[in-house]
Amino acid sequence: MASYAPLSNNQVSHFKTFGFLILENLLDQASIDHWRQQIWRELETSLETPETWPKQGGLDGYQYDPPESALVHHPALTPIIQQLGGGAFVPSGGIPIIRWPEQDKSWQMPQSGHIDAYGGRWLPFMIGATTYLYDVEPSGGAFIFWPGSHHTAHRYFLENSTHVDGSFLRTKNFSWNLFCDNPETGGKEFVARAGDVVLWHSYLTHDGSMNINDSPRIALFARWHHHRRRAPAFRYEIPEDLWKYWVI
Ligand SMILES: O=C(O)CCC(=O)C(=O)O
Ligand SMILES: [Fe+2]
Repeated sequence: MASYAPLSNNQVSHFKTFGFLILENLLDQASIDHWRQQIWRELETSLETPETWPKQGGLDGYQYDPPESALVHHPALTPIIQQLGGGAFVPSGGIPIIRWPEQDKSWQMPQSGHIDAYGGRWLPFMIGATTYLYDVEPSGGAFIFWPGSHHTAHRYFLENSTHVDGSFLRTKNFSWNLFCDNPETGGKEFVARAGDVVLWHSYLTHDGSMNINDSPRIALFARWHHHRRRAPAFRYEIPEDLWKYWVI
């Protein structure tokens, strides 16, 4: 096949093995500037005036302005998601999340994380993406993930397939440690520049982390679901082959 593929074979194979893929400098400066403007406008403060920053949150229920400017619609991501899902993955949403500085605290690696899709209603999806609007240094509120943990979650759901609707969260002695590939070694901080992107499999264990630096960690999130997400037969199926509904 001679058709253009945005990701190389090596990148695809890294994604399949480790459940994540970092794409440096993927997003253009104009998009980053536009997001910075709209988010500071919504917060009614600015990077230069820390005394007026909220202590936490600030973007609950955020709607991108205009809606097409959401990360999930960014033209640099669309062909990549097309390559991975063959057209079956559709934009699902995702909001910005800020980790405001907490400089009086001491930084710690989160003990374990979670997988998404269970924050309220069960919303299964295929793949997520995270980017930052400003560079994030170590201890600066990085997105944390456990490389390879998508295989752990897959094995868990193969053995407990009726629990994929979220009932696993209510089983006796449940702990998210079950989903970390190796809770002892801890996760990996996504230390990155503004506009770098990490793509992550929906089964990849991840979490937020404390920001003890002086600048807010502003991250944008995006998720894509399968166009058959609403069909019960699809929702409850745990394929032996983790990549059954992918084209990779
Ligand atoms: O803020 C972060 O880095 C992670 C947030 C997260 O995992 C979530 O909202 O599900
Ligand atoms: Fe999450």
